[in-house]
Amino acid sequence: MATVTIATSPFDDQRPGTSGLRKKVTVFQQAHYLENFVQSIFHALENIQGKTLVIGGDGRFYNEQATQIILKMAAANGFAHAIVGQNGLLSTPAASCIIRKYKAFGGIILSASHNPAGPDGDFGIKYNVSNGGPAPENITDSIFTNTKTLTSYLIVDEDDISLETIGSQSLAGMSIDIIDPVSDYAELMTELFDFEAIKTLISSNDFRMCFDAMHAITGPYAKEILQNRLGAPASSVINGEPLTDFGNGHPDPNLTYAKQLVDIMFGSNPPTIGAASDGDGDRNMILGANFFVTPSDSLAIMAANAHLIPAYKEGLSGIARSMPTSQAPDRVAEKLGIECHETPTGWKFFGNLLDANRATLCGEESFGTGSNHIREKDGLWAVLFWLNILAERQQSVAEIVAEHWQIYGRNYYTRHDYEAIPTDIAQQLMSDLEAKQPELIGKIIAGQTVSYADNFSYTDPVDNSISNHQGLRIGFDNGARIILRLSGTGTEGATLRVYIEAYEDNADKLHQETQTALKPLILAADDLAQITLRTGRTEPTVIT
Ligand code: G16
Repeated sequence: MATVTIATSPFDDQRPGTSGLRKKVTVFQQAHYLENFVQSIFHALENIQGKTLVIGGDGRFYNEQATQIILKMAAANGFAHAIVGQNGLLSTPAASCIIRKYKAFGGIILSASHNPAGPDGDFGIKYNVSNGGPAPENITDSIFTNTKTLTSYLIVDEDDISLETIGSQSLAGMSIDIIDPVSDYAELMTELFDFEAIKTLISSNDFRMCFDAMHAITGPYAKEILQNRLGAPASSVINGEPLTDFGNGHPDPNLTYAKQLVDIMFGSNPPTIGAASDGDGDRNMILGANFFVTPSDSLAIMAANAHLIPAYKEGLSGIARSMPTSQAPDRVAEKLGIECHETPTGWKFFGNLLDANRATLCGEESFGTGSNHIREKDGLWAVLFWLNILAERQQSVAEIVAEHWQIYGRNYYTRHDYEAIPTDIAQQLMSDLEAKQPELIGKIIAGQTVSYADNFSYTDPVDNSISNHQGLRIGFDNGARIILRLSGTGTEGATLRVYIEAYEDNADKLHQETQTALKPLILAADDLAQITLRTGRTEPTVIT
């Protein structure tokens, strides 16, 4: 075969973030940039000779070109077999499903998730291991180390293959299967949920739903599952055509960016349930008629109702949530008498817990929920979970949430994001706050006593690996928390995330407006970290 060794020199900015390497498309288009990172991934893996690699992405600009390059490098580096979604497409959950189903060695997922796409937008790449989940930190660290010393990479000098044609092809001795990106995933969903019950719900006269695919990867998945298999009408999926620039939108399913859906759900005569997913299909937002379900509450409610779902009716082994996610799921875990884990931000931290059956459901405040069915968070799965709950309980989304608060109390929760602030200012703000933390303990702030203040550190209970510096926490004796961390997924300057939470179990105070209920803590966070003063921002870029 025509393998060639190409001389290259290292780039100094290829450290994987919360979820792989995310940069501007123009950065990835530099000569050797993508190739260096891919070779660094392959060097970080052991015994790849003769193995199977899954490749797919969210369809954003540069997805196809990158897929062709990676295939040629996989062939040159000794993979025997590649499984590729048609046209290079695979949602992140589908990629995880396929890695597991076909027992692949691993997979490369091309996505910058919810970040905008197009020639001036973002691109991203990450490696998933054989359990279908994002590579753990020891691998991402090793990839980064490799990027710093790389002097050459291997690639085969062959023509591009046809990504369009479903079936088998060969590239310099490596066999390639181009597969339908949707069918394996759709099959898995039918095994988890009561499709008959959901079908009956969807066909009932007073039921309507609206799923916003935001012109990203989930359009074809939603059409196959919601329309073809569950009988929802065509009008139930909006923005269902995937576009390489996501229609110039920002496919982040939250109240700011999924504006069209929000307007529908808070407009006149809204559907029964609204939902959106993100660029690569792993996030979800759930809305009821005139009602927003906070992601942390969504996880708690899913856990509390899991016994209604066929796949989880035998019970949950545990729940895991990322540290900044509200503590609402903890209350459910306590009632169910199951383990509850608090991990750093990043889905990769759930992998060990799921593999060891220490958690069945996982979730994050950043609109991600998932289970042990795969090793990624899963947008459409969450929508089906909610549909299955609605089918069983025959109540509205708002009624289900209100009953949940009645039983468990409410964790008021909000996240304020300050995007694209100068990195040096953001880092200084964080280090100054960290330095101040010891003296905060015991102080009364916003009328409540600080019981701890630290930089979160996590010891994985399965392999005992330690992850330090995972976010500044200021915790109060009544359970309230102020948390600050810098995002690991942005591509412009720094994004400061401020997470605020307060618990309320007074039945008369369960239905306040969130920002109002949290106002004293929001003001305290600004005061402690001097956000306005240091950034000049008088309000956050995004509030979720
Ligand atoms: C990724 C990770 C999530 C994380 C989110 C936000 O999601 O997989 O675990 O919560 O980023 O991370 P950060 O706060 O560091 O920006 P996605 O959907 O972007 O792949």
